[in-house]
Formats: sequence, structure tokens, C-alpha cells
Amino acid sequence: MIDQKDIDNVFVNYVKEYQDINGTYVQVYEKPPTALEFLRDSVQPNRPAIIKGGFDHWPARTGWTNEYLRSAMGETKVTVAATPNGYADAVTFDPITKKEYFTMPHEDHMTFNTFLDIVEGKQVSENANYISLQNGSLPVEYSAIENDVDKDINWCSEALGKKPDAVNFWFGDDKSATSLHKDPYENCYAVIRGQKTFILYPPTEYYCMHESVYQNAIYKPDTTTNKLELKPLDGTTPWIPVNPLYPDFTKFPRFSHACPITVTINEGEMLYLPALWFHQVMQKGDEGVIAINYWYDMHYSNMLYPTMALYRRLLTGIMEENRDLLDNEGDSDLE
Ligand SMILES: O=C(O)CCC(=O)C(=O)O
Repeated sequence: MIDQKDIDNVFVNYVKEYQDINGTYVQVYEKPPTALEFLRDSVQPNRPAIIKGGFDHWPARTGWTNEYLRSAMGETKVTVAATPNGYADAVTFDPITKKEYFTMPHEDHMTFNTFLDIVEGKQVSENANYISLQNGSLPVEYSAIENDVDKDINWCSEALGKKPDAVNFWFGDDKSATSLHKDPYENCYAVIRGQKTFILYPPTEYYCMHESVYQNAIYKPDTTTNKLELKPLDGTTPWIPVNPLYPDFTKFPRFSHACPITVTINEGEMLYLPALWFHQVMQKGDEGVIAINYWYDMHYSNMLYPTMALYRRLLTGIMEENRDLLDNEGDSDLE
């Protein structure tokens, strides 16, 4: 008779085998790779890489000072994700209902000048404010400056045989972080100002992530105090509840088998974040941290996608606590 311990051993062996073979090595390209090098050494093995000097030719590289951005974008209305704790789209405990929710940010709309006033400390905000719309925000809200960067990453487009699905503009400060999650995209992430730290885990470590289903909630400003408050919503979202900065191994014992790869991307550098890698992101920088990322739809024809879908179904079928994930397959990045 197979018991829970045997099942855990199977998954732990799988996690460890990948770790033993690959370690925590991250390739650093001292100059942009050719399409062939990138495909052979990074995309095919589905391994992260750091690329130096990849966008020195962009006007944005040195030109995106706050002064310039004010002159180009100042009165344009932009969407800002506002949270009281710096975590948008994250599992959050609500002391009022004593329950954990998948909590989305309040979407604030303000002029870019107002956002910069907050970043520069000229205007006080109780919230963490993060420009982090992921709908291809660069051409939508930032069309005034979109020509300051390339439309795609040429060696990546050539390697993947496609153009990016979305190009996103990110602007935040050390108050905001992005919680642990994965995306079905090949991601070229260029840091233009400041520093981003990514904590990465390979897709093989899905077992360690304790993904569960949470009721949705959203932050809303209270009509009298204007303070952001958590409001439960209908609907659910499967999400990872672990914060790798403060992992609670009693609550999330499987996370103890995860092996983080922590990389800091400095300004002028780019991270290649392969499809389906789990990542949490923090940032640091005196006058705000700016990045542009290119999301290329992942390849569905090799074994990665169906293997990960199988892995998820196996885990959800076996782990009692995860059963309700099966009902949420449609919400997953793997469906
Ligand atoms: O920069 C961030 O805060 C998050 C980036 C991210 O999650 C992504 O590019 O997929």
C-alpha cells in the first residue's frame, strides 16, 4: 500500500535530481548572445541568464531621468497599483474575517507628475504605489516614450521565431514587491534604473510551492478615511502562499526542499526569465526603479508545458489539501 510518505519521497527525489544536475548556475553573457547561442544555451535548457550591454543603444538607457519623464509624460494619466503592504496580487491574511485571500491592488489613476511627486517624497502617500500593469502597458499608457526603447529584443525574437506578445513598463520603489508566481512567457526583463532582485525557482519545484485556491479580495479606499481596506469578492484564484523572504516551514513544509536562485539585476542589465519559472521580485533605487519587460508566448510544442500540466494534475490528485485546484484548472497558467 502506497502512503503519503512514499508519495512525498517520489516528488522530493524529482526536485533534488534536477537540483543536483543543474545547481544554481546562472549564465552571464558579457555581451548580447547571438540568436543561436541564446536558443541553445538558455531557451532550450529553460535556464535563466543575465545579459550585459543588451540595450546600451536605447535612448531610455541614460535618458529616462525624472526630469525628462516629467517633460514627456507629466500630465498623462497612468494606472498605479496601490496597496497598504507593498504586495499586489498576493495571499493576504485579513484580521477582520480571519481568513486568507488572494488580494488584488486598488487601481489608482493619477498623473505621471503626481506619481513622481510620491516617488520623490514631495507628496506623502500611506500606500505602496507601483506602476505594474501587465497588459502591454508601454504602447498603451506610455506611447509618448515608447520609442525610447526597442520594439523587441532582436536576438530573442530571432531565437523564438516570434515577436513579443506584450511590452510592459514598471516603475516602483523598495516599498513594493511582486509575490511568488509563474508566467507562461519567455521574459526578457531590462532594468533601466535601480536594482531588481529576483528569487527564482525552477518549474520542477512546483511540489514545494503549496499552491492553493483562495477567495478573491481587493483593496478599496474607505469613503471617509481614504485608507485602503481589504474587501472580499466573489470568485477564487489559485496562488502560492509562501513568501521566500520569511518562509514558514511549519505551515509550508514542502518549501524546505526548494532551492532558491537569487539574482540581482543592475541597471543596464537584462534577465532572461524562462517560461514557468517561479519568481518573487524586490527592488531598490534612490529615485525609483524602472524596468521594461518583453513577454514572448512560450513554446507549447516541446515537453515542458504538458509535463508541467501532468505534474500539477498528479499533485492535485494526490494531495488532499490541493484537491480544489482541479476545479480551478481554467484559472491556471497551465490550462
Ligand atoms: O518587476 C516585478 O515586480 C515583477 C516582474 C514579473 O513578475 C514579471 O516580469 O513576470
